[in-house]
Amino acid sequence: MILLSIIVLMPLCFAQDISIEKLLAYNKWSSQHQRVYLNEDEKLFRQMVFFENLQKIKEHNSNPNNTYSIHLNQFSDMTKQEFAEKILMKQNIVDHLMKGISQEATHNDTNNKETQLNSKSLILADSIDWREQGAITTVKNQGNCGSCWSFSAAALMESFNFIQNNTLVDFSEQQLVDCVIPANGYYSYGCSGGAAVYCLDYASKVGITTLDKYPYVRIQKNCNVTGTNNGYKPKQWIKVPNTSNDLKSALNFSPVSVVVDATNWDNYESGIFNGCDQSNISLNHAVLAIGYDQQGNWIIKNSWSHYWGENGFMRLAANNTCGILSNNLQITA
Ligand SMILES: *[C@@H]1O[C@H](CO)[C@@H](O)[C@H](O)[C@H]1NC(C)=O
Ligand SMILES: *[C@@H]1O[C@H](CO)[C@@H](O)[C@H](O)[C@H]1NC(C)=O
Ligand SMILES: *[C@@H]1O[C@H](CO)[C@@H](O)[C@H](O)[C@H]1NC(C)=O
Ligand SMILES: *[C@@H]1O[C@H](CO)[C@@H](O)[C@H](O)[C@H]1NC(C)=O
Ligand SMILES: *[C@@H]1O[C@H](CO)[C@@H](O)[C@H](O)[C@H]1NC(C)=O
Ligand SMILES: *[C@@H]1O[C@H](CO)[C@@H](O)[C@H](O)[C@H]1NC(C)=O
Ligand SMILES: CC(=O)N[C@H]1CO[C@H](CO)[C@@H](O)[C@@H]1O
Repeated sequence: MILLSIIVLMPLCFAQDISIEKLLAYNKWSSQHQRVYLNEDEKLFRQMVFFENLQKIKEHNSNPNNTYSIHLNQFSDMTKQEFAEKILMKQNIVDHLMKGISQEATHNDTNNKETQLNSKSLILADSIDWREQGAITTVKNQGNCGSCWSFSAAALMESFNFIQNNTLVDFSEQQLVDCVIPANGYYSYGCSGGAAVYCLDYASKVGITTLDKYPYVRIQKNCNVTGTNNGYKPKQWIKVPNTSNDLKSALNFSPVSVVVDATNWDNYESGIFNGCDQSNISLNHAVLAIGYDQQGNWIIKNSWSHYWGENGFMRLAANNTCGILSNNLQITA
C-alpha cells in the first residue's frame, strides 16, 4: 500500500523538486513531533505527504481572501483519507447513530417544545464565552482514536457540573469509551465513533468518575466500573433545535455538545474557519460549543490537544457552517 503510493507520488514529487528548505522544514517538524517510522519506505512516503501538505499551507496562507490560516501540526504527514480514518468517526457508524438518536429525540418532544418557548422569550447576549466564567476544563487529546464523542460528552458534563455545583472537575472519557458499548445497550463503538447522548444516558444511571481515577489510554478496554454510584449524574437533557437562534439561546444557558463535519479541520491554525464543503456535509466529529462572538461566529472546544488551532479552540463561521446546527445536545438539570 505504502509502496504503491510512493510510485504514484514519485513523479509529482520530482516535478515540484524537493528544495533544501522543504527538507529542513520536514526535519524540524519530524523531530518536534518525534516521528518514528517502520522503515525507509514509510519515511519516504511520509516525507512526500508532508511536502504536499506544506505546499497547500503556503498557497492557502498567501491568499488574502482567506479568513483563517492553516499550519503544520501533528497531522501534517497524514493524507486526508488517513486523517478521516484515524481521527474522525466512521460514516457507517454515524449513520447508524443518527437513526437511534432521532428515535430517542421523538420520545422527548415535550422537552424540545420547552426550549423553543424559552428561546423566544430570552434576551440573547451579544456574545458569550464560557471560558470567561471558568466553566471550561483544559483541552484534551483524543490521540489516533475516533473517541471525540466521549470528549464532547465529558466536556458537556464538566461544564454543567461547574455551572450547577461550582466545582470544575475533569471527568473520565475512558470510562465512556469502555462502558458506553452495545453490550450495555448503547449504540457507541469506541475508537470508531459514538454519540454523546448515550454517554448522558449511561452517566445518569451509573455516574461518571473523574479523569484521574480512570485515565485516558487512547484505546478501548474492558469496562472497569461497578455499581451505580460512580460520580456525577446528569438528570435531564434536550436536543437543541437546528437554528442559529436556538443554539445561541442554548449557549446563554450553558455549553452545548455539537456534531460537525471536520474533514477539513486538520491543519486549522487561527481565524474564522469557513473551509467546509457546504454542499456535501458528512457529520464525523463531536466537539463542544462554548459560545459565540458579536458577528455570530461559534467558539468551539476541540479534543486535538492545545497545539491544534487557537490553543485547542476554534472559531467557526456563523450559521450552519460544517453542519454545526444539525445535532445538538444540552444538559438542563
Ligand atoms: C480575492 O477575491 C477577489 C474578489 O472576489 C477576487 O477578485 C480575487 O481573485 C481573489 N484573490 C485570490 C488570490 O483568490
Ligand atoms: C480496574 O480498576 C481497579 C481499581 O480502580 C484497578 O486496580 C485495576 O487495575 C483496573 N483494571 C484495569 C484492567 O484497568
Ligand atoms: C460538588 O461540590 C461538592 C463541594 O464542593 C464536592 O464535594 C462534590 O464532589 C461536587 N460534585 C461533583 C460531581 O463534582
Ligand atoms: C431542522 O429541523 C427540522 C425539524 O425540526 C427539519 O425538518 C429540518 O430538515 C432540519 N434542517 C436541517 C438543515 O437539518
Ligand atoms: C463528499 O464528502 C465525502 C466525505 O468527505 C467524500 O468521500 C465524497 O467524495 C464527497 N463527495 C463529493 C461529491 O464531493
Ligand atoms: C449568517 O449569519 C450572519 C450573522 O449572524 C447573518 O447576518 C446572515 O444573515 C446569515 N446568513 C444566512 C444565509 O443565514
Ligand atoms: C435523549 C433523551 O433526552 N432521552 C430521554 C427521553 O425521555 C425518556 C423518558 O422520559 C428518557 O428516559 C430518556 O433518557
